[in-house]
Amino acid sequence: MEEAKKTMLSGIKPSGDLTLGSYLGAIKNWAARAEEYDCYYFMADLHAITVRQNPVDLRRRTLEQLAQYIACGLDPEKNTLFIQSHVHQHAELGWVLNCYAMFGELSRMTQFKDKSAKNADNINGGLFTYPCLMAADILLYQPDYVPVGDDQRQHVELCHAIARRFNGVYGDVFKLPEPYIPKVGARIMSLSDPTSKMSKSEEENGGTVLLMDPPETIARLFKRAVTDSETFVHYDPARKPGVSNLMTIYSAVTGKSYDEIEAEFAGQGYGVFKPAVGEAVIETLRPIREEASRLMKDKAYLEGVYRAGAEKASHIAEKTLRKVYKKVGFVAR
Ligand code: ATP
Ligand code: LTN
Repeated sequence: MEEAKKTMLSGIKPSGDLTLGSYLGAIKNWAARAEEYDCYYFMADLHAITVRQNPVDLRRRTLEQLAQYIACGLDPEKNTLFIQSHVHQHAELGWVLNCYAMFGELSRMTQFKDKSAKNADNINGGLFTYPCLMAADILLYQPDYVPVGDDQRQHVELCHAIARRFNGVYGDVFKLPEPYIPKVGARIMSLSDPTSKMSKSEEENGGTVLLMDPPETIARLFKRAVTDSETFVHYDPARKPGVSNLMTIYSAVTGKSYDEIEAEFAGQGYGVFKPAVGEAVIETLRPIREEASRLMKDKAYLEGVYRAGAEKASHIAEKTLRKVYKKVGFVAR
């Protein structure tokens, strides 16, 4: 008998433009797996509003993000691509799971602590209970793997804890998913501050490379990347965080090992190394940027993709939600 395909699922908030970090940490892994897995990827617009968004920008960015997913290699024929708010089951299961997550657990989430420090005037309930909605996103589809960057590991672990607690009360309702985190590229650091994560909400500081940045911008960002006062290319994240981060980026885009990179640049200073990394990134992102710009002009095509995606996702999600409602004791409609 043919074995059932395993399932993968992930999402990204359209809270800013996609970055080289989100590409190397997450999307690159998604695109490589479409043949082996049944794949669901979405634009997490419900999550985006935990931080205040301009409505016009949010709408535009959600569609741009879809165009960029496709341009990164996610074929809509082989992957289910949808907008989170179009599949109402996410918000509904999110509420239920709120009742199975503990205040103490939610208080320990690093992302909550970081975001509340950065948005002190808007520490809202959604920001706090965000991992419950994320757990719902995941558990609705019973995935085997959740491909994310290292910063999301804690949320996937909490999803596990919530699912285990729920299963403990009601029997085996949810499958426990595993995070799927790449060996190289799981945590790309800012080019201007290699001790903090490259992030789309902090692009102004010159440390973030956007997927849609033109080649001149990328070249400039890499030339200015912060390194150290030594002059040799060597991998040592504790002592040489800047150079090590550039090596990680170079390794992730070229497939070369750290040893190979050290050998390639032996005897050459950062003046040669930094532009070479920039060039490799430019060539990786060029086809993505061109294809995404082309797709953005075809709104009818994008609409067809997200409508079909929501229809398929909703069908699967409803099955899980119905089961959950029955287990907790809601009267059937
Ligand atoms: P924000 O700044 O709005 O919180 P972000 O830039 O951190 O956003 P997310 O939308 O949170 O990006 O992340 C999208 C996906 O990319 C997640 O799976 C996340 O783990 C991964 N990711 C984000 N930034 C990086 C990074 N610097 N290195 C590796 N992976 C990353
Ligand atoms: N929390 C993630 C985005 C996200 C997600 C998900 C990732 C929302 N729902 C479900 C994987 C699975 C983030 O902030 N990057």
